[in-house]
Amino acid sequence: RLTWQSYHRLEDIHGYLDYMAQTYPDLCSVRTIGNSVQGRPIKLLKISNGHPGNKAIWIDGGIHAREWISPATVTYIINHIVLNYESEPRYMNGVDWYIAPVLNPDGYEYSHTTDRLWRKNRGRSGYCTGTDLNRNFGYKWGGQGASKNPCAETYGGSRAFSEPETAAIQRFITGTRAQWKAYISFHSYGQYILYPWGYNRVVPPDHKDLETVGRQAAAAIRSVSGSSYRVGPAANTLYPAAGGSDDWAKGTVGIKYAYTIELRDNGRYGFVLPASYIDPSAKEALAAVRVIAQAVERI
Ligand code: 0X9
Ligand code: ZN
Repeated sequence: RLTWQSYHRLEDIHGYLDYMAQTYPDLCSVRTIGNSVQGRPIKLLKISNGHPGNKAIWIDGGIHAREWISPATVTYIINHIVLNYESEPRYMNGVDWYIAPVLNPDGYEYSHTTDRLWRKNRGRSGYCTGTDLNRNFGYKWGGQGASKNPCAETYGGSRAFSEPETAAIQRFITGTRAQWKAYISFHSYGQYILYPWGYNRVVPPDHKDLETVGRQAAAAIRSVSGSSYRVGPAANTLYPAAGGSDDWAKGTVGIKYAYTIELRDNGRYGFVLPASYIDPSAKEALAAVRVIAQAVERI
């Protein structure tokens, strides 16, 4: 079993997913959607009551290795959805949840064993190691904010989906017959609710819908904890960066509500957020997820 009082290693997180599938077999199932560069499994938990009309929501964490609050928050959300399933409103259990807490398992382990501030995956490219998985997705790949230098922190890879970790997500999402309505990537830090586009300072035609739901999510967060999250299109609000998962989810797959949520904090601890913040941070993230699930029910 996991706790949310400390950060956990990959093995424990994966053990927890298996435990949930064993303990709640009518609701939960585990899938390995692919393997990392170093051969670690990329695991996903599906939570579903099996009703055929369900909408599908994707949640991921751990694209960036050092952002430990992200996998911790995502497992908290899993735990909440499963343990409170019966008492939740229909907007929560009319959903097929596809939740992958650690999309970059090699990087995550490396950040535990060797370099706490590692960001990329662990693929070799010449003299340097690692591709930024959030520059490796196939919508407007290679544009602004992505580097061609394999030694850079934002190296986008040799081509779109060159990395097994991003290719696994692409294969799974495009190959699963589901009514995808929302795609939520959890990152840290800075406290932002970002939506496309990230590749450039332009917005999609339905940007008002994303802004409205984003603001509702930020308001929900404020009411649970008092924290403030800024809302806006990624390139305008943070910086332009092409090849992100959110842009691909919306631009290529056509998933309406695509968000990147940058969790706590505001820079005091940054990536090295003490574990005592997991609980409050995860509670606010859950409030945001609820708002997005309610928006999904309406479309
Ligand atoms: O740069 C990123 O990948 C994200 N910020 S982080 O500090 N966690 O690295 C922001 C991504 C926002 N979305 C896009 N630019 N598409
Ligand atoms: Zn990140």
